[in-house]
Parts: sequence; C-alpha cells; structure tokens
Amino acid sequence: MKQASIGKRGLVIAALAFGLLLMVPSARAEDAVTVTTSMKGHRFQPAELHAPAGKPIMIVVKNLDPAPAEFESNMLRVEKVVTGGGTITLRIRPLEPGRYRFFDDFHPETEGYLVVR
Ligand SMILES: [Cu+2]
Repeated sequence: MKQASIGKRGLVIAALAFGLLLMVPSARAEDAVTVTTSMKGHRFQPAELHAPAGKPIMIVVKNLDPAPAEFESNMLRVEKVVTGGGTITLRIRPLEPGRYRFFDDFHPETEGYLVVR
C-alpha cells in the first residue's frame, strides 16, 4: 500500500494552521488583565492605571463615596453608573499603546488615565 503524501507545502500549511489554533486562546476573555481603581472624595485612586497592549482589559471601579458617579471614557467607549458604595466592572477590548482618559461624568474634573504599553 502506498501512503498518501500531503507534500512539503501541505505540511507547511498544516503547521501554520496549528500555530494559529494555538494563538487563538490568547485573545480570550479569561486572559484579560484586571486593573482596579477607587473613587473617594471625587478623586480616582490611583488616577493612573497600567495595562499591556493587545490584551482584553477589565477595569474594576469601586465608588467609596456615598454619591453615585458615572465612569465614562470617550476613548475607551464606555459609560456606566456606579452607585454610592458600589463596584462596577468594565470590559475593554484589546488596545493599542497610548494614554486613554476617563472621568466621572457627574464630576468631569474627576479624571484619570489608563496607560497602555
Ligand atoms: Cu455620561
């Protein structure tokens, strides 16, 4: 019996396809990087968060003030109310390196940055 041969080119294509399969899980949500900030006295603490480029990011925002706030960012395309004493989690798509501004839409002077490298 003669063994079927897929040839050299076939092997290369198979290897590339297998490599792609291995790469896919790295973009999955469970590989997300979580960063956390708190709001107190109408300030973000910390006001600068750091995350790696190219990975999904989860931003956890704890509002330690009794008043509600609204975490908002035009650059990150998110907007979500966080009640007084409440916590929210925002899912952010993988980002390019940069400085992404966010703020409390109820107190726009309350701002911070997500620094992606
Ligand atoms: Cu808003």
